[in-house]
Amino acid sequence: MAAGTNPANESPSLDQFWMPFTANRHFRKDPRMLVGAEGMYYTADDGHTVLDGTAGLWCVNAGHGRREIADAVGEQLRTMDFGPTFQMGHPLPFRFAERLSEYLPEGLDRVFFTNSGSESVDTALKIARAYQHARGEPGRWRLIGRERAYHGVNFGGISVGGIVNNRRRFGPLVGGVDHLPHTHDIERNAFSVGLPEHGAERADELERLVALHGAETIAAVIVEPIAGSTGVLLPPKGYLERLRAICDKHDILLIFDEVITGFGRTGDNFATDRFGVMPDMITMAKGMTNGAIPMGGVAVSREIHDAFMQGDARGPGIELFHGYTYSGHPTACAAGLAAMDIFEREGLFTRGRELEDYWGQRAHELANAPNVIDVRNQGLIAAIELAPRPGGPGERAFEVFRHCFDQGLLIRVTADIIALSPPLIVSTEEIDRLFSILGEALHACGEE
Ligand code: PXG
Repeated sequence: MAAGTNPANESPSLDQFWMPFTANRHFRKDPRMLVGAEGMYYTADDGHTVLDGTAGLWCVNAGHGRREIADAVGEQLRTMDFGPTFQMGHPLPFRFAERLSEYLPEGLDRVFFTNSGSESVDTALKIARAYQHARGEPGRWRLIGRERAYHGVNFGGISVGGIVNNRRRFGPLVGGVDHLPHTHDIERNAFSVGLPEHGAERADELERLVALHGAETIAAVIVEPIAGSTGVLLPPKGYLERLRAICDKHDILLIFDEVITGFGRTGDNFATDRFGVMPDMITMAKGMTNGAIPMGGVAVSREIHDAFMQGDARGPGIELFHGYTYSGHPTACAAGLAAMDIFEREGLFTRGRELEDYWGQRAHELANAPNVIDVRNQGLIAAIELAPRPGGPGERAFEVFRHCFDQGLLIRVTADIIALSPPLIVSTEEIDRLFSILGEALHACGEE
């Protein structure tokens, strides 16, 4: 075969694509390939269907193969494939930002577009620092993240992030960063239904960091309302409120990274709405276009936005020296607008709340399966945490993942935690099927 050509119906070479966050050599020996997707199901290359228990990677909230999105994207590509947004405009990003403002909390409705969650996080961190400058507090440049946080893979994101493997080979990272403790506490909170009772006091660690560094050096705190990637770590009751109160007391910005919790995942538009705690910025991506076209964004409070819009507006003065070639890409905006139509029409922003009890009940029925040490749930999210195999952390969960895939179910595993986040169109029958396959897998992989 000629180099660089691969007829679609032939298996491609596995040598050239360097896969992200993957054991590449292992994968090449034992590949798992998906070739199609419709509704709640993927189709694997051997023809077997796989129930999507993870909405792709937390992004396909309205299910796969949505014609409306495909049509909107095709139409936009034919109308105008690309248009610059630097000192130029085209209607799509204005229209999409206006549309998003309908779903964002009031007053948090100025939107900067990016192409991914990672870019959204780094954008939000840069806006936080530049905002402190704009309001005359340039000494506020410290950024506070949290242990076990995932904020993408760019330098800002891994600096405020709290996952050692994502950080340790890439130093030195962004300076002036400190971390809050994570909120995961199985000893006190195992098998919580919904938000756990214990741990709100961990927010008080922010007071300790303020005492250590001085509030006048801190620009912003960033947290995921629910930490997804490190295994669904829920905020204890009262925790986010306390974080907000301490930020207010010291004039520190609070950023919610809602890359996975946005667009209905928690049973409301954003976790911000579900938990009733208002941040100063929200980062988003994933569900924003139903995963169909890469896109991200940062929603910014009017106060922050307006601080940049001071002074002489007659000249060409650029207010924020930041942006991407594809900020507000017309095709991505078209996909996003079509996705919002679907979410709205099918009630997907609130469906997670309607299904939460049923979903949670089914999840908690796995409490007695072999090696299960915790089950937790919120909205259409659940995690099953397994006791690691002695000497082989992560092995047990990976085995369950393999077993489920072969039996027709896609789950996500991180270390020994199984994370579940199906498309929000999931039916109760599909929920039953998901937990039935997973239960069988836990038993099959439970024997030593
Ligand atoms: N912030 C959060 C909270 C995320 O969950 C990102 C930022 C980065 O987004 P991008 O688009 O740059 O990947 C994420 C991404 C998983 C999983 O299995 C989660 C993510 C990505 C891949 C896998 O939990 N979250």
